[in-house]
Amino acid sequence: MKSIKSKIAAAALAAVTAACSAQAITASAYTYTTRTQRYLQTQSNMNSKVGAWKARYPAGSTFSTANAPVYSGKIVYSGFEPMNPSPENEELLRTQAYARKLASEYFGTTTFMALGGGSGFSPEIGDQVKIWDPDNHRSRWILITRTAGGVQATETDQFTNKVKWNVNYTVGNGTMDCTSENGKHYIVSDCYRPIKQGDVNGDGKVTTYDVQWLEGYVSGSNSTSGKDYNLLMAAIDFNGDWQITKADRDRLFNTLCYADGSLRPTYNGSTMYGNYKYVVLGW
Ligand SMILES: [Ca+2]
Ligand SMILES: [Ca+2]
Repeated sequence: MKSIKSKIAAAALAAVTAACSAQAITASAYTYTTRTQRYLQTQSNMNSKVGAWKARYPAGSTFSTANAPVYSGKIVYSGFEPMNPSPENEELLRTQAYARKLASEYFGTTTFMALGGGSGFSPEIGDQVKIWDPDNHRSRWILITRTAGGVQATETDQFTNKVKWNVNYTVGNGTMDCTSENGKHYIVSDCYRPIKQGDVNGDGKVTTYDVQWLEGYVSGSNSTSGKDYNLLMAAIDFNGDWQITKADRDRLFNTLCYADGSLRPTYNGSTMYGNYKYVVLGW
């Protein structure tokens, strides 16, 4: 506990004295990427990344972690609830390693939130999705590469590790049926996404519910108790002073809403508007 507190103090001091220079942010407990969510979540950006990936991992080639193991980064449950034990240094295998490697590269972070499956599931670009085969009681991980005009994923074969591209799915009520496998039925059991700056209630989306959560925090009715404090702070602290204040609430409000409280135009089906970032583990 002591070490966490001292890191937070150091981060706050660094932010004030060095006016958020890149070095000061690197020295803090957590840091942010400089790429925006808006940019990364566009289909055209993913398309160009897919082009580069296809050259590196051609369809039918074998994805091997023998020489370059993939390790789990920092993962929390929705609502910033810590995983216990944390899988932080766990070596990932097979389909999960492939999906994680690509997602980490795409978003520039190894910090993700496990949002679970269920009826509310709606895939987003770059999602790592765990799907369960109820016939054979097996799971595999896929990476979402397209959301509009039919959902597509890239994945490795769970038996041969061979890379597949443009695997087509139909998304249902917490399900994904693989049209590339004659409509084979799968249940969505989990979905990992990078942690978005502004998603302070930890539901994977940045909405006015997050503004409400911040208002509750500032007024003392919400607390960080039982949550991963550092990750939550990194998601909240828009102005980089490592404190949660009305200034952070105002920043989020102004990126989502006009002064009269009406929502700004949506972008790509989300309510994100500003220069949002992803939370990156910085030590
Ligand atoms: Ca949220
Ligand atoms: Ca702040």
